[in-house]
Amino acid sequence: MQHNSVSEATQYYLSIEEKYGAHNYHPLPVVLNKGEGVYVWDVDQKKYFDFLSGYSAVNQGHCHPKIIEALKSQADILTLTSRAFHNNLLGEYEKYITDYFGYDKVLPMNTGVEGGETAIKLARRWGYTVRGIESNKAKIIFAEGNFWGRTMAAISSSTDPSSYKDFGPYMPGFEIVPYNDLSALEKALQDKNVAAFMFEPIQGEAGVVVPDDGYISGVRKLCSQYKVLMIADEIQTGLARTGKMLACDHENVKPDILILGKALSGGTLPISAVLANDEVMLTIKPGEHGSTYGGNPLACKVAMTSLQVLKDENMCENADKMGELFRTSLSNLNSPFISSIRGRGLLNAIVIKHENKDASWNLCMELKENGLLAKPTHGDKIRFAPPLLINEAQILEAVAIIEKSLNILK
Ligand code: PXG
Repeated sequence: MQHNSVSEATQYYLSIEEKYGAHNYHPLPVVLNKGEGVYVWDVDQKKYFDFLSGYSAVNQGHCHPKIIEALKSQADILTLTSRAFHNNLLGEYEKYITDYFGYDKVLPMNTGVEGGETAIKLARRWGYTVRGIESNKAKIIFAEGNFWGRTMAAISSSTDPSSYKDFGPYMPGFEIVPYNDLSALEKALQDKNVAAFMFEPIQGEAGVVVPDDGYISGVRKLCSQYKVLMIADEIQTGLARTGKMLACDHENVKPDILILGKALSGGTLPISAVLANDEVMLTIKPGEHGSTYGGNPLACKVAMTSLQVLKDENMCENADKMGELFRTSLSNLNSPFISSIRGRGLLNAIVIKHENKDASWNLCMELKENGLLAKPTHGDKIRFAPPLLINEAQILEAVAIIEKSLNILK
């Protein structure tokens, strides 16, 4: 591994994290202390393009003034009531988000993985009480390469050993089919105990795996035909990231259960949401699911503002245009070290081709030196996902940084 020299200040923060924090991450050696729009700064005041955006939590840009204003002003008034009592923002938020996405109801949670857990509980409950699946027999189908978090249920559906290895025993009732394979899905749906298929319309953690055109609408068709719930995990793909409000919108498809997270708060606090119609949502009754922080007034206010900013600032349109420009400009580099450029809107990845297995890490270190932050995933892939307010000049500047940095692989 390459170790560029780091400043004394940086070294200080790296060493206290190393000593006092669990070693469950392997970050780039950069310590950030400020963010604004598409930029972040490190403790030595060096400025970078943020091409990760908190794994798409910061779609609206760092410290978006309207979102921060909503956060601050609500923090002065009321932050948490628990769901033992009502608060004046929950209903307003529920109305706002269900109108926004066209569903009967929403169930508010906090982290993305809790959104996934909620969707699965809803699907199992619907399977037993509406579909008539025999007690404890319900199955949920997942796609190979999925990633939806770190809880026991999430890792039980994972096909990545670094997620599941040595954490068993695992949750039963889960089945895996290959991603982007409609005939495998149809085969799995023959089983009358299947309640739902849960998938990402573009697989984020797997390295921005974009399925063939027609896959998402094919999933919709099969789920309707076999009367199983289509669950779309749009935690990473949703909220304008791919150039439409939802990645499912690219094929005009409406899932039965929609899971949102990350950018629902513009990167300020954990807010997730599960949307569904009454037939599904009303199967869970009082006391059967919830969370202390879910639906707190601070989150409600921040989520409404975060969603409004996406529309007011035309972030879908900008993500679409800037994404095209980014992929075209990258491909014009004709780099022998890039074997593939893929993505939609501003959710993009490149695959690095090099005999050195540390090549993508080394490239990310060089990108950092040159003022752009990105992180390798699964060895040879690098995700490029800047905040959605990035402009044309900034895209071209970022591509120039990538071009210059690729020289390190020569
Ligand atoms: N679904 C998708 C598609 C995701 O990308 C989750 C669910 C889980 O969200 P929470 O909020 O529970 O992390 C994700 C998360 C990390 C990490 O550091 C997480 C994600 C991507 C990369 C790193 O745990 N995505």
